[in-house]
Amino acid sequence: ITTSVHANGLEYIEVNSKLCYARILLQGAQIDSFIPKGQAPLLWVSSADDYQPGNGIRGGIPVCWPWFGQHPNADWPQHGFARNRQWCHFSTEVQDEIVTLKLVLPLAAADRRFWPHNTRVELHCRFGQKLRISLVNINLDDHPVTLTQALHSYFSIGDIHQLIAKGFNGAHYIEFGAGPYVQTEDDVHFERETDRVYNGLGAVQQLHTPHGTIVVKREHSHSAVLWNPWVEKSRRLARFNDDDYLQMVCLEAANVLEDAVTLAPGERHELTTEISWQA
Ligand code: TA6
Repeated sequence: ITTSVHANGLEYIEVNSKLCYARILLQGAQIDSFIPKGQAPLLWVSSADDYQPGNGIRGGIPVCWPWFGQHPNADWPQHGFARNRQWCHFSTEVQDEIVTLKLVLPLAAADRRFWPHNTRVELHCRFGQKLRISLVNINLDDHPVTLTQALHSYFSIGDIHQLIAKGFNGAHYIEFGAGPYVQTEDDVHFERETDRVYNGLGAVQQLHTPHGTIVVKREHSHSAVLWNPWVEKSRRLARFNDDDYLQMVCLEAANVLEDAVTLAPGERHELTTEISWQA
């Protein structure tokens, strides 16, 4: 385990074990690389992102907290402020080559303008052959608090035209503000901009590529977002190459819409996702 500073001053921690290589930035507690030993990278980062401090990096696993998407107050940052803030690394455990790092967003770094609550939020990252991360919330206030959140994972999938996303049948989704639509078929293929906010979704989805499958599991989450910007939006997205949409897809473990999290005083909630490769 080593800590280093990126050329633009962003501090990160690298894990290099017999089981995997991984890297996490203290800014936003953002994982930007996870490579199981002997496998290809599972996460995708745009080459158009030059790691300027202050933005979430375009790729890896941005932490969307304490709200997902556009806030009703349009002046407030999309996907919350946690991804633009400096988190603190407070715990390292190593057992049987599995490295667990824990980071916390200090209350002082939370933005009291947007979030005048005492909510402790931690990211627990378990780096092994699989990547298991938990976004842990503890309500330190004497009143209930409601938040939405997501682990906005960008996956490296080779060619979007050959990708089949599975495990969505029976769920319902909102897309571009319309719906809900019920998903009847199990598979999702990509032929256009896709930005689906699923609810009532099962715990396991798979991203089938010609070279193998990325398995994404969720715990304490009944919602997820499936996103590919396609041609037009790719041209408008910051820190994103016009043809980047061909190589990536986002499948985001979430607590959004009817799956929002309300914490009673003292209550704890853990949004967990586990990512693995099946050849
Ligand atoms: O998760 C999908 C989404 O909400 C898209 O609508 C798009 O805005 C994407 O997130 C990226 O958002 P960002 O603020 O990181 O550019």
